[in-house]
Amino acid sequence: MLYHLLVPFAETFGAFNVFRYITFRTAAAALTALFLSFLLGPWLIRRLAALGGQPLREIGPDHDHKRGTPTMGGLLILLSLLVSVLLWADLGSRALWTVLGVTLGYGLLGFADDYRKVREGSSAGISARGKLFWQCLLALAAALLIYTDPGFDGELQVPFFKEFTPQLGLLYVPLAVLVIVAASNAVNLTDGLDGLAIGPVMIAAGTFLLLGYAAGHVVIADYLAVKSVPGSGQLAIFCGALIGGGLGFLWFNSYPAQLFMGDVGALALGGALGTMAVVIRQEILLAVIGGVFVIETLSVMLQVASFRLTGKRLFLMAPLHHHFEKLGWAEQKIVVRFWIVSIVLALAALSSLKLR
Ligand code: 57M
Repeated sequence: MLYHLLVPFAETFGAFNVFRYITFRTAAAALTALFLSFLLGPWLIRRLAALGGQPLREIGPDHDHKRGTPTMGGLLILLSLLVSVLLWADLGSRALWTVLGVTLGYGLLGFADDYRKVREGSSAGISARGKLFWQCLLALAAALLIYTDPGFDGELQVPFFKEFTPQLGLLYVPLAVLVIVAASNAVNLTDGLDGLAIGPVMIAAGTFLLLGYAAGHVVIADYLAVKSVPGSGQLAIFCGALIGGGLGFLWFNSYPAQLFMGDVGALALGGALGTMAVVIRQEILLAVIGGVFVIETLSVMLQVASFRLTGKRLFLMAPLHHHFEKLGWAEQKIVVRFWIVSIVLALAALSSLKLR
């Protein structure tokens, strides 16, 4: 909003020129979201605690000490993210609204799930089928919004292969839906230890901040041979705000957590990463950037398949973070090591742009 309000006066007040720059507005968005999440955090924790804490699953690792921890802390991230984006982004960007729409839509779905769990005191919530239906519907809306964009180009970008860009055509739509829904559920599965999900989400957002800025900058996109997607520079501001809000949330979610993000956070943040990937056409690179989420999801799929086929478990418990818990690793050690793997994967993804 400030972009629309103040840039027209840049002729008169030269200092207002700074509002033209995405770099400045991205930093400002991060600081605004961080400030807002610090401001609202304590109040929100009190309100969520009064609502009722996290119901725990019957089986599972020794998490009893976590019973009653307030959940739905994702509201803190989404609120500070939304205010900050509305304040600092160029609201004429279709790319931005597509990502924002999925993020808020998935957040609403997650809120409904969390609220039901907290009110009923059970970890059941909305049925898995019901959640999947709404996730697919919202993802389909986003995919069609992108596909019908006049500037849409259906070529698939494959890491390390500059010349190999198969034309997807209408196949882009089911691929985009799969990427968005999978990313959302993968982050949801990963959110099982204090700080475990928000760390890799912020690292992935930092990577998409750079990729979105590049895709929105014709010269840089050409230099890096990535798809030029008009308006995706505003995703850098979205990512800045997401990182700012995420840091504020982490202040309270770090071990021992005073607050869990809930499905309202996990589904929304995963949906945001998935939608950013399909908007700037880095669907495959997302699997590298979000590698921790992929590994966690694969561990569950392998565990269930192995148990069904052989009656034996591959891991002491899935997702993988519980396997390390069962091995006796301290919770914080697991979390920081998953962050380190995330950083390595993000750097590998960025370097793949030059290694082709
Ligand atoms: C999402 N939710 C956490 C919190 C968070 C098919 C099966 C793999 C599904 C999976 C599942 O249901 N996962 C749901 C993970 C839960 O966290 C809440 O959920 C929100 C995210 N959606 O924001 O509100 C618990 O995680 C802990 N937690 C923290 N700190 C945090 O910052 O300590 C969360 C955030 C919280 C808290 O204890 O209550 C969760 O784990 O449920 N199921 C599982 O993940 C279960 N795995 C399992 O059953 N494995 C089986 C088969 C099915 C693969 C096996 O290995 O044989 C594990 N999770 C639990 N108990 N709680 C193990 C059993």
